[in-house]
Amino acid sequence: MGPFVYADVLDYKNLRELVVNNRITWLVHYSALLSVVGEANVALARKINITGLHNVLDLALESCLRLFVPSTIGAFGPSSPRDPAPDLCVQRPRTIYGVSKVHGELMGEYLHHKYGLDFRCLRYPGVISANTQTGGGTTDYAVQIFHDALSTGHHDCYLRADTRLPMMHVGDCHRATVEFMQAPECQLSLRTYNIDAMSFTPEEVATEIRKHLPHLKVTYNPDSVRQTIADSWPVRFDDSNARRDWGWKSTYGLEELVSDMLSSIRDKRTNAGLPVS
Ligand code: VAH
Repeated sequence: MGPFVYADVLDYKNLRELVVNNRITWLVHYSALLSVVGEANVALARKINITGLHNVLDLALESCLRLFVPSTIGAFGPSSPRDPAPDLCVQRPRTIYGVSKVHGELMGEYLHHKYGLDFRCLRYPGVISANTQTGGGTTDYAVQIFHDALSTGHHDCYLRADTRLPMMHVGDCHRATVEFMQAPECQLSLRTYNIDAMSFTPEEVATEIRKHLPHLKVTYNPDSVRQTIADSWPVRFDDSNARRDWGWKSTYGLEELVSDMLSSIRDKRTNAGLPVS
């Protein structure tokens, strides 16, 4: 099998063949419809995010896999503590994405305690990467603003300027996931942990980008669907349990994130023969 094969998370038989024939021992399950696209396709989001999850849970139980399933700031809702949100608190999210992620947390922990499944889950902030297109999330603006800054010089933001959300550079996200998957089971007091890196508003990230590209213009046209979702999410994460149990520590702050995103996207545009503002 090459490094990448196509698989349908709803095709249990095919997933099972891939696991058995390739002697898979760890499974990192990222398939999901994100917050905004899920609200526009609730039936599909339920199939992918819940039926797909159960396929993966059954597979992990049957083949004794170490299973990682990410959760998210979207697993909290308006009645959760927001600043900061702790690991353990009331979670009544208002999106099918958030509901499916809370279901994932609860199912994974249930199967761990009942059958010993090595289920591990991290609640990710908005993940910021130069290498992937935005995927229908509420935090997508925080990726798009960098592409706009380097192309048109103008970003039209669908959130209010003061909307603060937890965010993380993809490098920290990947490292956290690997370090957490490698942590000895005896160190884990929880199966699901918040991980935190930074929290910023559209105005703050725009101001940081202007240190590199002074001409960046940002207009604000809040979109009610995405603003309502963002306003129901935590402002900051309390990740003290992850820091204590398995030594989590972020490395990218806002300054490092902005300079890395701009240089990565600038290189990609140059390599693609695209103009860079
Ligand atoms: C979303 N980027 O916005 C995803 C993420 C932290 C939010 O789960 O839906």
